Amino acid sequence: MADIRFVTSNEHKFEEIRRMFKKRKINVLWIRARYEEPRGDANREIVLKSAHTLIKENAIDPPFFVEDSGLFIRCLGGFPGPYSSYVFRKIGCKGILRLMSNEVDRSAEFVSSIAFVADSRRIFVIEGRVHGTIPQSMRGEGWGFDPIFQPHGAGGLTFGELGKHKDRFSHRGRAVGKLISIIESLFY
Ligand code: ITT
Repeated sequence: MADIRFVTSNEHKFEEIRRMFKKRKINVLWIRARYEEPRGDANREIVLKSAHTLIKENAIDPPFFVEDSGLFIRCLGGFPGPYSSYVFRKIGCKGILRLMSNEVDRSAEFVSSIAFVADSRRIFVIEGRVHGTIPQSMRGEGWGFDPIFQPHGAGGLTFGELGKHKDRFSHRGRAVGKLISIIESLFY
């Protein structure tokens, strides 16, 4: 089958996705590109529009996919949500903890949306979600908001403390699980 291409400017996302695909013996190529991301409320809207733009520009041969993810914090009205990348660059984990310093409700959700362009006629939109909580301080390594997100069911560890075991709990792990099932049903 043709190699699957993943279009992202974020090397951490690519590394995680490569690791997940490798387990299923599927090769994924990194197309390191920054593309126009429309701003909308729902991540699924964003990925679908991004995929359509890439198709229109004829820049990348299918099969390819794009992924958009975000951290939605309940006491902040879902902030930073679709603005997660910008907010992380501007205020980081520490800024989020500062905004939440007096908050009792620490619940949050990470969402990953993928638009998979299988060929010129078929686009699949897939979503993975994980509920969790924001601790009082940063713990562990990782990237982005990893040190301040504790997924439910992981014994209170943050993504940053889970290392590669993060994939079992993460929004991206869930979305990619569904994506791999689609790829296997279409191409094998
Ligand atoms: P591309 O759009 O080029 O793929 P990006 O980094 O801009 O890369 P997003 O728009 O999806 O990607 O931004 C989501 C941001 O949310 C990301 O930059 C991180 O700061 C954060 N984020 C998403 N998933 C994460 C994860 O698994 N762990 C930690 N932070 C995450």
